[in-house]
Amino acid sequence: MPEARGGLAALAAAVLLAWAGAPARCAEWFVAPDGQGDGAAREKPAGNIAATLGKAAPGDTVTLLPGTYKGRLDLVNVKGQPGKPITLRSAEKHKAVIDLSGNEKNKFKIVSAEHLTLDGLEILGSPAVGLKVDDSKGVKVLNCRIHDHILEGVFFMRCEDMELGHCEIFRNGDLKGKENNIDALMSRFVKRGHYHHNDVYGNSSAGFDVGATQDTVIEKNFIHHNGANFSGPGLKLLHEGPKSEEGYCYGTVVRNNIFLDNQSCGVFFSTGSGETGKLHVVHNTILVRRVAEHGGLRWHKALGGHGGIGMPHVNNVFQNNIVYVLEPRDAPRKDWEHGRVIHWSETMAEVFSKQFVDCNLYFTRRPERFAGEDNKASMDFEAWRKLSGLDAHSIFAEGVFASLEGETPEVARLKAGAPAIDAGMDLGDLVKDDFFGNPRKDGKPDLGAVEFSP
Ligand SMILES: [Ca+2]
Repeated sequence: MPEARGGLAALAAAVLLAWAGAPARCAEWFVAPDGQGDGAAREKPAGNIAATLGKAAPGDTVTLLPGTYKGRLDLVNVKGQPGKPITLRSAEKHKAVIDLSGNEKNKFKIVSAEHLTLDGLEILGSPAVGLKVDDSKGVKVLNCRIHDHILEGVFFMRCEDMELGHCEIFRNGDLKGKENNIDALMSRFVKRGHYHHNDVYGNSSAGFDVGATQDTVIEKNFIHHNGANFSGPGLKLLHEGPKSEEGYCYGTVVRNNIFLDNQSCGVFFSTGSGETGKLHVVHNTILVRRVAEHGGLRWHKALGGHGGIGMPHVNNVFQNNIVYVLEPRDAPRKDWEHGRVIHWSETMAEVFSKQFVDCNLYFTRRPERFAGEDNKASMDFEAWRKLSGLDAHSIFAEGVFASLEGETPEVARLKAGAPAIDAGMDLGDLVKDDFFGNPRKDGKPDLGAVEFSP
């Protein structure tokens, strides 16, 4: 700015500041199931959620008073601004119930939203998808309970800067006993997602099905007891659609998650018809105490239904994890696949050389359950290391957990003297704390999602 104009510029800036500082009041609007008012006051709640959101300006909050809101909910073009989101919240956590049961077209659909936050809602009962978010950016779904939808609980499609945090997502995808692959969370063509601190359980197939999802962080989720109807893993990472840049699943970090007793495996890498890449799957605890088809980790070239001939999945990191499979050695099994620790769809030496898999702890009561597409190719840990050239610093050991009882994240706690303690490699800024938010500062990092504390 030239010196001579400094005074004018300063004046202009002062005027601008005054204007920006003028009382920019963020309004709160109110809605009740039987509301008849204009929504401007708690005593005069409106009756229509979408219409009330239509009146909201960036920074405003629409508060749902306790009660059940029945029927389809469509939110189109709700637009907040960065730092001034429009918030749709429950006055009391989980007391505003979005009940989507009834008409088979009912769903909670958000289209072309920007900076919209859902907070504390209970969303249940859709005959289709529960919460569907399309072509949106900056949508946050926080502290919600999302359950008993016949299809996916949550489906993000072509979105950016999405957040799904502190939600409870359960019993979705139950097609009344019919085998299906409906997942609790479906994420497709999402950039910069952050899926964290969710409790995801009892869903029909996978917990998280993350395809064509880029630069996303998946952390501190407790994903358990999923997959009863379709051998679902805890987490699927896969390519989507024809081979193209946007279909790749890459640049994503999966850290400090606990996968407990999911039916298929903990983490499933599939290439579909393209490739995954630059995925960091680090410091997760994958614990299977009951029958699981593939145990801990599965790499597969093509997932049924996605077809295609995949490019090999390359450039992924699987490090500092615990994969612990406790199926009894003599448990009845429907086929030879049960109890595996690592499953490769085939022996792909050229793929092994392009992965970084190390500093993990593995255990299974079936020591021959490493890798292999068929029973013949199954092998023990040493043979696996030799074949793959991976896992040079990994450990095969039992006696890791303080207690194997219980259905909470506490089950991932290490016992004193566990071989997982201080056995990890320091990953710098990639992992600074653990599942519970405790710092990983006590010597070298411990393997798995939980740093040992005496
Ligand atoms: Ca440590």
